[in-house]
Amino acid sequence: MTTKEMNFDGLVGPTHNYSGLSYGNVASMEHGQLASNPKKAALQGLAKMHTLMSLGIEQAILPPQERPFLPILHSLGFTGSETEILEKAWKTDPKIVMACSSAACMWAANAATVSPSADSNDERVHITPANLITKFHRSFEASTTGLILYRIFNHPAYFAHHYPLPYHPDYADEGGANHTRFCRTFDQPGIHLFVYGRSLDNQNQVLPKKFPARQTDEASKSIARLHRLSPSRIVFAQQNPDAIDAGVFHNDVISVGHQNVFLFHERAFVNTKDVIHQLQNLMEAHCQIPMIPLEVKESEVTLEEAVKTYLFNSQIATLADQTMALIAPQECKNSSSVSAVLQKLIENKNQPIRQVIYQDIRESMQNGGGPACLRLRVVLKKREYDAMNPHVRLTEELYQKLVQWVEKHYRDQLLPKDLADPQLLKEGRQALDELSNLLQLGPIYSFQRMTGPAPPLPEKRS
Ligand code: SUG
Repeated sequence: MTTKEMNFDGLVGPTHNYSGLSYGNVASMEHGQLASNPKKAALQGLAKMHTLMSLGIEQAILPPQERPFLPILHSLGFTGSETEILEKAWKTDPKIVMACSSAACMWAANAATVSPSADSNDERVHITPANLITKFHRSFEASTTGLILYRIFNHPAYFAHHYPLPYHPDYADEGGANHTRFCRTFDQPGIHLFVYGRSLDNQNQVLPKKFPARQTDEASKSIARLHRLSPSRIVFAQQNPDAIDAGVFHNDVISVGHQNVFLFHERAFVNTKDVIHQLQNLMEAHCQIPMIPLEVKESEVTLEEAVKTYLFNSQIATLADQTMALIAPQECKNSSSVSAVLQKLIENKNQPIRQVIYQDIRESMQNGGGPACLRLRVVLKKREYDAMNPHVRLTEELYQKLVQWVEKHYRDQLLPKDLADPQLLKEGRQALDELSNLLQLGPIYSFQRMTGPAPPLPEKRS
């Protein structure tokens, strides 16, 4: 095996629910308080991973985090037995329990920013968990994410783990969802596009009027520095504020790049033409290959329809015969304007995408998460691949085991009011305890650390 791009998908957790927690994420706002089906959600996510695996793409798992997360309730001053803590927090404000119970870590594109060793001047893979401070319910994901990634990529000569950026709005970071790497082939150095919604040092910028801009320019620039990327190979671009106001809360809702292909909406960025020119120039100069820009016009698909269908949250995968496939959400099939664009795309023989595979991930879509939101891309050289924890890689055998595990532990229905049920907490812990053993990750959850063997402290980071 040479260098490969792997997809790490967040396995949907047992508390997957619709709490309407993400202001600015239209689907989350629309579906808040509906009944969810955690079992179906997890099986749909696994089926999507299986599709990718069947296409010959390396696929791996990121386990769900423990939810409800009692340490946050402790830190908010709730005391007593676990049942009492949940009860008191619910009585104080149900939104607190909802936030502590969110399964949002399933959207692994927000877990971290990862850059390949070929692009870094110390030739290591660099990993920075996203601080996710814009949304309270996601702001306590980073420490567990960091620990899980550390347990998976545990070799100091190959992997550099960084702490999340400072927990301050100036450094608000949402991870890989706002970062795209382009390249000729995965083993060669690439170029990077970092997309931000707001910047601190530009007084003249136009900001969204309605919804929050979740990523700052300063956060993106800090990640680029931390990861020791060459400044000459980076484009920093501002998201179109109108797109944010239409529900494009991350850049991966409005563009997707893969190798030298870039599928994007004409209203994705402030001055989209200029962004594309910059990328084209860098591709030619550093990757010796022309970029293939695939622009979708507003007259073809409106921003609103793009947000409804998540066309641009499709995944692009290179197959063994070097053609590409687009893995799109089922919702794209039901939209006449998006179907027409996809038809035109496939007929265009000047680009490598030859097929569209529709995937049903409706449970995730209803919370604003499409195929690309569910995955974190990690490019690994053979030596790095060999050094990672092999037990998180998806195989047919692991897939079957995970399906059984979901069938055994997950509920068919969950309403936000069920989240304070102490039985749900118990069920979740049993499930996650089993899972972390299955994936051989050691104790990664606080409930395991309290009862299990002491973790090796301090976890060494560089
Ligand atoms: O952060 N939804 C997630 C969806 C994240 C999608 N990720 C990417 N685009 N990469 C979010 O808004 C909804 C939770 C709720 O409402 O219950 C939620 O957190």
